[in-house]
Amino acid sequence: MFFSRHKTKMITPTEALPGQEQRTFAVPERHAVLDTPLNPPFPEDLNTAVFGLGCFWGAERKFWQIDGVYTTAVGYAGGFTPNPTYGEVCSGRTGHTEAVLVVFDPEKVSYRDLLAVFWEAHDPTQGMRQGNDVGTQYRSAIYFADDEQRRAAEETRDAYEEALRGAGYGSISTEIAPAGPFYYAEGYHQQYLHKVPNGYCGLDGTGVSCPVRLGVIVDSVELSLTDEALDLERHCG
Ligand code: MHO
Repeated sequence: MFFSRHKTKMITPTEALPGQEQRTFAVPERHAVLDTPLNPPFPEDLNTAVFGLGCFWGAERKFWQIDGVYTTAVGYAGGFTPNPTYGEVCSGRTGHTEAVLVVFDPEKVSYRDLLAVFWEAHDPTQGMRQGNDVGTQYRSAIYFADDEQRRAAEETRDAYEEALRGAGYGSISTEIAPAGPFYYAEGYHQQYLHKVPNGYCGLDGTGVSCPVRLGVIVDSVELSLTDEALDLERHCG
C-alpha cells in the first residue's frame, strides 16, 4: 500500500509531501531550561550548529547541558518538505531527520567540543535508524554552517571512525552536508525531557571515546557539565 512504503529508504524530492507555506503551530519564545530566546535573531557573537542523532528529545538535552551553549531547539532538517509537522516527518515522506539546533558561544565551547559530544552520544554507524527508532527521520547528520565546520566534521568523523573500527564497529553513516532550512518542531517537542523528565530517551552511545577529547586532533578542552548533566549521563546515553 502507498503509505506503508519502507521508511528506511530516502525519498526523492518529487515523492516528498508538499508541506505548508508557513509554520502551522506556535513555538515558545524562551528555552524552558536556559530561559534564553528559542528563536532567532541570536546575538551576533554566537555560532550555530545543527546535528541529527536520532530521536531529538534526548539529543537536545545532551546539548543544553553544556556550558557555553546559549540555546537549543529541536526541529526537522535535511529533507525536502517545507514547514513539516511531526506527523508528516514520521510518515517518512519529508526526507527530514530529527535535528537539534545548537547556538553556542565559541569563546566558551568550540565546535569541535560539540562534535565530541555528538559522536560519543550516539552510534553513528547505524544508517537509517538509531537504536529502536527506525527510519530516515533518525539518521545521523551534521549540517555545517561554513567550510570550517565542514572540515571539523570530516576530520573528527575520520578520527572517530578509526577509533570505532578498533572497537569492532563498521563505517560511519553520518550525513555531512551544508545547512539548509531548519524547521522548528512543535512547541511540545521543545525541551521535551525537561517537561517530561521520565519521557522516552532512545539515545545511547557506543562507549568509544572521540579522539578530539584525547587531544589527538586539538588540545582537549575539558567540557564542563552541570551536576544535573552528570547525573543524567548515568541514566540515559
Ligand atoms: N520512539 C519514540 C520516538 C520519539 S522521537 C521524538 C516515539 O515514537 O515516541 O522521534
